[in-house]
Amino acid sequence: MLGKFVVFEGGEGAGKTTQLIRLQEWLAVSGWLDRIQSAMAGDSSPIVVTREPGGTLLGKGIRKLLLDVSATGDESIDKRAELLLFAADRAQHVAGFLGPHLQQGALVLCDRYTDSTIAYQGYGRNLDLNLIHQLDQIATQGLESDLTLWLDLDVEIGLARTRQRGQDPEIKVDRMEATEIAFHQRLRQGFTALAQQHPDRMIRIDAHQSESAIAQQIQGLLEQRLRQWYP
Ligand code: Z5A
Repeated sequence: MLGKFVVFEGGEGAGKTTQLIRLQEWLAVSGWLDRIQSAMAGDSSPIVVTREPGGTLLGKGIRKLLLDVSATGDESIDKRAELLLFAADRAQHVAGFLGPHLQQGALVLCDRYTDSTIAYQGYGRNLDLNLIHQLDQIATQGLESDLTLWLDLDVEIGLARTRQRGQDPEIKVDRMEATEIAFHQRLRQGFTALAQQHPDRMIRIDAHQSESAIAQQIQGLLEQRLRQWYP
């Protein structure tokens, strides 16, 4: 692919969304936009921001089914059904959004991708890791991130942050955030294992730091990678 694919990963309340927005803002004033644009095949936007689940129209419907407690009424979602819904969201996202933008040469910033499935459905829900891998191959058609920034945070602190946010009546605590603490600890183990297995692609960021300290670290890492990608 001509473009580059940067993913933010982590547990609940780790600060992915906050940092993704800060990175986007920094990129807009950093001078990199023009360099990326001049390396592109088309004239579409050089920086694209998206997320999983929910990066396409179909994905938005799937996201509602997956996260909104009220979407399925009293019926709890079976963990295999949940896995397949995340895979369906990803297949549509890769085919209809990520692939086309990367082919044009955009820098794509994505909130969550395949490592979330390994961590949440594999380590969290104890589904077979090989099965998840096979399903991901179908959904992604082999598309991997060029860089994954894993915001690693103590589980209790992350959940406290999301609970704090939950006090805002406009924002509801979703189905997964309401899951028990042992689940969140297992998925943190999952991210730890993934970072050990993929040291070139996946970088751990200590998310206990202040927002601005994390933002600065991420900008430094991106600056390095961008120099390699756009020499
Ligand atoms: N999921 C899955 O199971 N399998 C999959 O394959 C995929 C996803 C792709 C998506 O939910 C859910 O789907 C997710 C995994 C599952 N499970 N849950 N829940 P989502 O997209 O709605 O939510 P999320 O990805 O978990 O994001 P989040 O909980 O909103 O967290 P965040 O984006 O990492 O954090 P934030 O919104 O940037 O910050 C949270 C709060 O902390 C906020 O009030 C900030 O102001 C504050 N904050 C941020 N940084 C700091 C620092 N450094 N210090 C202090 N406070 C901070």
